[in-house]
Amino acid sequence: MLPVNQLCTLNCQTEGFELSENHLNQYAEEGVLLVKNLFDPDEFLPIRQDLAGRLSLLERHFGADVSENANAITQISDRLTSLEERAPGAQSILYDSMNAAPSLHAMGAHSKLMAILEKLLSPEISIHDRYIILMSMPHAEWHLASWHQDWYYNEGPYSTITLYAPLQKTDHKNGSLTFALGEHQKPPVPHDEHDHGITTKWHSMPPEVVRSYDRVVPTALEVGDVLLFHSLTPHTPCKNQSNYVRFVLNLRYRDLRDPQFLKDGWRIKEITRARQAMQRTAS
Ligand SMILES: O=C(O)CCC(=O)C(=O)O
Repeated sequence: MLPVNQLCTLNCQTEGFELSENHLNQYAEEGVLLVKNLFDPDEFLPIRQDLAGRLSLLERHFGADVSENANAITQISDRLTSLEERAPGAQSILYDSMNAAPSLHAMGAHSKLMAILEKLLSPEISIHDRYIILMSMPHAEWHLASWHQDWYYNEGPYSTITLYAPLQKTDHKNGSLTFALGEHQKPPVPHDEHDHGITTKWHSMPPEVVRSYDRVVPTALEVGDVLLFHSLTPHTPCKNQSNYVRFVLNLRYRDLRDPQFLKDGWRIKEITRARQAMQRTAS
């Protein structure tokens, strides 16, 4: 395992939002870019407000104590944890409702982010229709991804980029991501039911394939930092061992100029098997 954050890095505080040739070449070679300080932490306030507002409605609906305006990330975490205890399934309702939260749509099209994505992909970008706030519950496994390539779950052009932007400091204690660098240059790896030490609904890559990776990099991020990675870059979160829910803005960007994608009418191919795996409930 390489040291934490040993990745191609653009620091927006010192370098601005312009990717150099060197960044582009390194991204092409490694399949991951760490963008430090892309967002000001205050720019996440609208997302926290949307989370808190929806939580208030659900608290009222399920007869829990209502905490208006408690929108610090630790308060949102505590509210969600206690609501889920009182009304199992509330987390999943909140998760689905965030898909249509205006704040996510605004953040997903942020000009600073688009400037970088247009350099990595092209000026013609489409945003995947799942606008996700990951809500990784403390110590939970079933909804936790293990080693996978995003392409298996999303299809579309290989070049598709995933955005991962945590709403709180994220490291190995609360489940940060680990990447295998350079592996995106190989063809996609078949996914299936595999044991990576957690009981999860996610299909994953064979453990022997994962063991063969020689450039494995763990990450640690501050609020405002962003990871951008290629759809074939293998990665895994670790288990959230903290007492707080880990919230992460998680979006995907496709290049409409990709010749095969255009030929396919910008439609994705069949991914029923992956979708069915994700719909399973814990036994
Ligand atoms: O952070 C997580 O729990 C999973 C994130 C992930 O695997 C992804 O963004 O593709």
